[in-house]
Amino acid sequence: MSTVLTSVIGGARVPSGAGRLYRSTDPSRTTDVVAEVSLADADDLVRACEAARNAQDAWRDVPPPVRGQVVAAIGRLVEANKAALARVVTREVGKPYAEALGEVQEIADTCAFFLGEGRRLYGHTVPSEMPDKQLFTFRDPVGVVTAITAGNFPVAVPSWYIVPALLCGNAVVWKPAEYAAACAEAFYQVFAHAGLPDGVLNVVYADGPETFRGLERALVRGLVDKVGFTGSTEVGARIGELCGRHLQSPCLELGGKNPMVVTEDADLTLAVEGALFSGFGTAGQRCTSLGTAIVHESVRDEFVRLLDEATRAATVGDPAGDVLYGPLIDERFADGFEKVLGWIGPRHAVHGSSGTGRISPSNPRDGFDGDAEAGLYYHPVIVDGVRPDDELFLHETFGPIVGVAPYRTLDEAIALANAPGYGLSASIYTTDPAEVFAFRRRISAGMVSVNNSTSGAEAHLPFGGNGRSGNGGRQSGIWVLDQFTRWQSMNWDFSGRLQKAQMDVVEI
Ligand code: UN1
Repeated sequence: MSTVLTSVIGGARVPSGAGRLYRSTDPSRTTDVVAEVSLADADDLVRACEAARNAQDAWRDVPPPVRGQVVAAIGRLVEANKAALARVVTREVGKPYAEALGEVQEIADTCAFFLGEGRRLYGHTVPSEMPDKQLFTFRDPVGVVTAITAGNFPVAVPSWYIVPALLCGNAVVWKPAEYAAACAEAFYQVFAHAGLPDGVLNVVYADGPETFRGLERALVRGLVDKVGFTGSTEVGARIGELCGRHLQSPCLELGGKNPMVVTEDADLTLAVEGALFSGFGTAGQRCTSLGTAIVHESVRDEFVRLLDEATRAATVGDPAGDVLYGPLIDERFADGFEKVLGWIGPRHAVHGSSGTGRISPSNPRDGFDGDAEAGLYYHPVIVDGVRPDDELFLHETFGPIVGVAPYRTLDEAIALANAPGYGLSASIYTTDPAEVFAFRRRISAGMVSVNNSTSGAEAHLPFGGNGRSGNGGRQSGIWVLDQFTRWQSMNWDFSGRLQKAQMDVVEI
């Protein structure tokens, strides 16, 4: 079954300007088309930004508590359609159903938080240095927000942009991943039923090159005020460059090479459970996925043995079933992962499965439950002995592969953890509070977990990274308000005379 999806611009369905069609498939049965997508071109994206600009004028005047009610309606619709939304996520991007349900829950949590923010959106009253004068600050919407999102979290991550941006009084142009278009469409239906005026949320199905061209034109014409992007470090850097030329600072949430430090006195069972979840959950395709386990040399062999055992015991397969992980998202993710597998060298010891590479009838895995011929399934891989000069140590892998590196002192562990230059999520397993605080202080990471895995951030904490993981902005909770609002200050002088700051100093 398949439907042709078209972009939504100013409330109207707009077939592709270029007449190009994209087929989004089920990665567990790549012959099954989930949706046909009519691809927009650069001009469509510009038109969407114009529609957003027009709609924003009225939307910014809707009182924030009323905008909060729309957010509440979105949350209720998400709750009511949780299973249906999760099923689409499972089908189109191959995420195990339990994880897909968690992803949908993350939207509901986000709505629950921002509903309340509609009644807060505080400014300040600030004392003046002069008598009979009062200072204030106000948060104003930035205007038009363009959100460009990836397909590994095809509905939750978009909600981190769209929900707060709308609450703050912005209009949004959303460019979802085309390979997750059915998910985007299902999520758009929620917004359409929540009472949003036409043009306040526009959806543009486009590929990368057309998006880039359209964004450039829209920026030149002053139609975009904030760009949000979740995706690779390389594309994020290009977006940052483009925005910088127009004096804009985008919100960039990029890759990660997330370390987990396992100390000598760590609870190894707990650490292995965490490594299994964050290394292989979502087939390693989270930006918070575990990259390298940095393990004290005295427990390294035992850690590898236990992780190998747990990985072999887990089932990989059909994401509708009870599995550790399902297929990779689509062919381009599979191609990327094939390249990563080429980084495994003779000095590495490989564990975790009965083979490596794509699972197939001729390269089977014990503990596999899916259609190996038709699905993009890969063996989980644990690579012991990665070193700082290995590509496997330095780069994000976006697939089911975990590196293991030994360390002797905490200083060395922290240096190894910081070495790849990302800085999204980092975890430490220890029973020593002194180690916790030393690690927290010196690790460059936006998010630190103690005795928990690198994945699974809660929806009301700041989310984002340092270094190659982003440009320092944070999403979620109150912190994201700084992305989608601008501060305005106001001074109000009721003295009836010209009081000059810094010059008319009050004597005491
Ligand atoms: C992402 O992969 O882009 O913390 C986001 C987590 C999820 C979000 C990941 N809540 O792993």
